[in-house]
Amino acid sequence: MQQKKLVVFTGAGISAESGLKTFRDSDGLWDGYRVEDVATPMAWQKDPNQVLRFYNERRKNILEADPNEAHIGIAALEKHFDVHVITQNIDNLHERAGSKKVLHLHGEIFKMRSEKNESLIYPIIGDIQWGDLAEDGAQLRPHIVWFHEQVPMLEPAIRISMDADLFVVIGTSLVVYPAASLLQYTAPFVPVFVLDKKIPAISRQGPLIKIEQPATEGIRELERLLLTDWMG
Ligand code: BV8
Repeated sequence: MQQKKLVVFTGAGISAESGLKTFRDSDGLWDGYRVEDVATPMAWQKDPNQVLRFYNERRKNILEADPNEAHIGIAALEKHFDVHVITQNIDNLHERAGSKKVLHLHGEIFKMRSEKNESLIYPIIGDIQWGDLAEDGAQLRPHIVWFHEQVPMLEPAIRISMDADLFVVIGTSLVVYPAASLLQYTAPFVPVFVLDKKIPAISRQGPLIKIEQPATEGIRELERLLLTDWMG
């Protein structure tokens, strides 16, 4: 029997219990930096060393973090569903938990690219320093979508969302666009499950199932609902 397509859309909240800071809970500050000071092209032009320092620090934190029960639970659902993860997170915890299909809407911290040619992408686990150059001679930058930058993976993410039989939202405040608009591309009757420790405002015509718990606890309820009521 054809497996149902389960799309799981995640944000910073799913990695919170792995010890990684979220965007909103840290009062708009990331590890003591203002987002506008580090996650924008203007910041990169103005003070590239501060931007490189910010991502070098986050890369270290993420290397030391482990996937949590929520990441692991999503990977385990691949036994019963055709699971597609669409994440706003730049960490690799979904992959390390075993998820096979992961689309990073806002880039990946373990990749870097030429600041001149965005198709020259390289893996990295250490630091990027000013003066580290790509093969085209241009400075290397994090392979991450900053504010005010286009979201190149948006189209593929929309296509995946349009085909969802079930749509799950975990740990995102849904404030960043166009990422937050993905929900609107699912067919109106598709059931939407929201797992968050503080459920964000969502308006839906079809079934909307809310699980207001930390991700590592709520994942158990989500599994139960999906496997008993929604698998057939
Ligand atoms: C674009 C990579 C078009 C970087 C990110 C005004 C000025 C400037 C821009 C705009 C503006 N108004 C709108 C915009 C557009 C802007 C935007 O949406 N801004 C917002 C802030 C209003 N968007 C963009 O700029 C996008 N590009 O629009 O381009 C364009 C371009 C050029 C020319 C013309 C048009 C690009 C946005 C991508 C930015 N990059 N990330 C990095 O990570 O360093 S965004 C980043 O922040 C994340 O990727 C994510 O998307 C967002 C954070 O959101 P969340 O993941 O939801 O995290 P948050 O902390 O907010 O929420 C955590 C949730 O988890 C909460 O609900 C909480 O309750 C829950 N939670 C916490 N703990 C737990 C938990 N749940 C369960 N268990 C727990 N334990």
